[in-house]
Amino acid sequence: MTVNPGPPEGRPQVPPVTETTDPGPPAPGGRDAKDAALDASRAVDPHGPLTTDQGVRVDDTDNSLTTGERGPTLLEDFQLREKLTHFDHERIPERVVHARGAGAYGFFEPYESLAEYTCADFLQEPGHRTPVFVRFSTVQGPRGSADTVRDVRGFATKFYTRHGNYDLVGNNMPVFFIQDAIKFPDFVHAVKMEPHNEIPTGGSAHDTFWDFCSLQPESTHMLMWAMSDRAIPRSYRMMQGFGVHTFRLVNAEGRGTFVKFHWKPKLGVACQVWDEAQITAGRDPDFHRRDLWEAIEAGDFPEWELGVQLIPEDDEFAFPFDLLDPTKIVPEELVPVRPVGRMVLDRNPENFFAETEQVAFHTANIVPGIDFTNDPLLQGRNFSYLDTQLIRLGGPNFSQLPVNRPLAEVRTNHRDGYGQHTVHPGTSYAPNSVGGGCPFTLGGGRLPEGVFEHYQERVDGAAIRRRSPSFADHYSQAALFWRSMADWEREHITAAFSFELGKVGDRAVRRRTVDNLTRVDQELAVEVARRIGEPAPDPAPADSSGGAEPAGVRLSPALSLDNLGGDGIGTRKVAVLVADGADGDQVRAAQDRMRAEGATAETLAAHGGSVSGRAGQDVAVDRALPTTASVLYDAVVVPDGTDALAADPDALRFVAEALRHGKPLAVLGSGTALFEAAAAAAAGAGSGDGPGRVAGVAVSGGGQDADAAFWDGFVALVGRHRFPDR
Ligand code: HDD
Repeated sequence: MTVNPGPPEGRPQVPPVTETTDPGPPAPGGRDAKDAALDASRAVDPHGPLTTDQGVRVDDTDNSLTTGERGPTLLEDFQLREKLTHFDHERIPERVVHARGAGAYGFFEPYESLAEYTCADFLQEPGHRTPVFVRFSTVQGPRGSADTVRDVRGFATKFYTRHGNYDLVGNNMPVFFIQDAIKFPDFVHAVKMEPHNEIPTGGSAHDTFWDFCSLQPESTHMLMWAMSDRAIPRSYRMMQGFGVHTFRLVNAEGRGTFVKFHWKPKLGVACQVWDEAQITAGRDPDFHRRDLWEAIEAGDFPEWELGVQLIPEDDEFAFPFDLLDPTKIVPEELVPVRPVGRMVLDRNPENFFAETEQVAFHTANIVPGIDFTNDPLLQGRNFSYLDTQLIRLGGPNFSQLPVNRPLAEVRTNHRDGYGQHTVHPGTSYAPNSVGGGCPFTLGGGRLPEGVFEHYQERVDGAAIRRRSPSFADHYSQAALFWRSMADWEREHITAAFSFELGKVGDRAVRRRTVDNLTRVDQELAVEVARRIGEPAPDPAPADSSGGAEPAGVRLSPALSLDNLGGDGIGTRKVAVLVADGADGDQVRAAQDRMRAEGATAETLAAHGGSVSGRAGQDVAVDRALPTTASVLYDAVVVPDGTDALAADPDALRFVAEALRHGKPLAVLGSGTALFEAAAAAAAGAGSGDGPGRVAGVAVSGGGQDADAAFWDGFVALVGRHRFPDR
């Protein structure tokens, strides 16, 4: 029998049954308003006696009601039936894509008014805070899959504006695999686990995905992004976000301006390397979820800048690609990104299911001042999201769930349906006189502020089922991306193509893919073919390759990770390895300096507890090496006096992996012993060179010269995140 320990101080104070708490009206605007609205919807105060769903207080939910102590269970045991029935219905269908994710609340505030371009409420007043909820996700894997798989990441933001909810449902890559939403089911069927054996979980390295893409060359540009390190981010906090489609801003006079939305992380863009991501999937499958949660709990609130590329309507046809084509970017070199505001995530959800799982985004949730374009991918999405929520969240009333509920007043004639929470008074039709004509519409003439008015685009044409010829160039921006990469990025992309295709059994699929790559870059195609054991492909005809048809610019430095670093080393995790005899002053200096820079420094040793430093002082150990791994840290410090670790297999693996993954290291005094043993283990990554000759390693002879200048140098290395050429 289990015993409920109850509250710490004996029997709880039982509140009178009739007591209710009225949170009062929400505070106007800002984060407080959403908090108050959420508080109001929190029906359950957990501090009180246990009851049934009907509010009947019960004393024992550990034992079924039986006939005698050893007799059969009685059907009249309503407590047992209610408990099991509710449990049996706990699961809802997971999202068909983007099933695994993590979310957080925060706010958005503009730097300046964009009234010239849009009347969107959240872009009017500098400093006015609009509450937001953001959900990040992977795409392919189910809810239980690992965070660090190679995949696109979802980046969906719900703005609770005073004029209604606006959802910007984007990704961490600025283009997409297909041009028309009617292909989405095909694409998803191809990329998801294969139907016969449900393999692979959380990845695209399998036949059906590459079969589809090899026959659907419009996916080529997106493949270049998906095979780059962007698909294995270091953290949700260190990813860019993109609205992908061209949207339209509309100002109070009804004038439209095309817009592309960008989220730029304050911490800079940082990614894992492939081997690291693979190991992380085992060491901490919740790596990104945990990272976001812990950063917010620690008060390190992640921040992004919202940027816009504004394109006057007159320039609709000014580019060598179609603005409506979601497989194209507008290179930043052609239209600069203008920073217009910032978003800060400062509060974790209280209940994963109620908030992160039940949040429902919808591309058609737009507000006055924002409108669609005729991008055929966007138009189909505008149908799909509401449709999927109806099944996923069990009916049409999911917008009443706390996380989805607008802060703006809601007054509709919609009624009934599963899960109706609102007790509607009065009539539910229009026109009516019985209800005083309410709710009324504001028709006729100029609409007042805050009323949605469709952008009056002139449309004239015959119904036709054919892709626009202006969508036909599938290679020039893929080639632009390739040309704009640093050498190390090209190597990573080549390795990724080779790995994924190496997992493909059907040789016709491999060859088609390699042939397709010749249109991006012949050397890339030949090298991938070599690595997967296929014959070298013939060069593509010059007029069909990306090089032949420039995308408006030859090179886009804005695409390379080399140019996307952040300022400083805030929130980076540094491991300080310690053992009996370690130089305690150095350990303290490392910790102090890292903390002063906003980074964290954890001490790791062969065992938990503490070790005794060289001067006899106790050095507290944050984690035992066997319980952690280098992939969970950004950089490593090996202080003087850690000679004993050179024979510790966990320490050796830790440093060898960090070396192999290009991570910055600080090696001090006799810490060289561990470094050298590890370098020998990590063949190819600094082996035999001595720490002084390996890129990204700060070396100090020992106690005296580990001064401020040494730590300055190390901080600079950590700021570069990675030394991929090591
Ligand atoms: Fe989608 C979820 C992003 C194309 C249909 N999508 C979903 C989510 C994100 C995106 C971030 C997760 C939202 C959350 O966290 O709950 N999707 C995109 C982007 C696309 C895109 C950036 C291309 C530019 N999606 C797309 C198309 C369709 C869908 C073309 C269908 C025609 N997407 C869905 C969906 C999902 C979804 C099936 C699954 C769960 C959900 O909507 O709520 O309706």
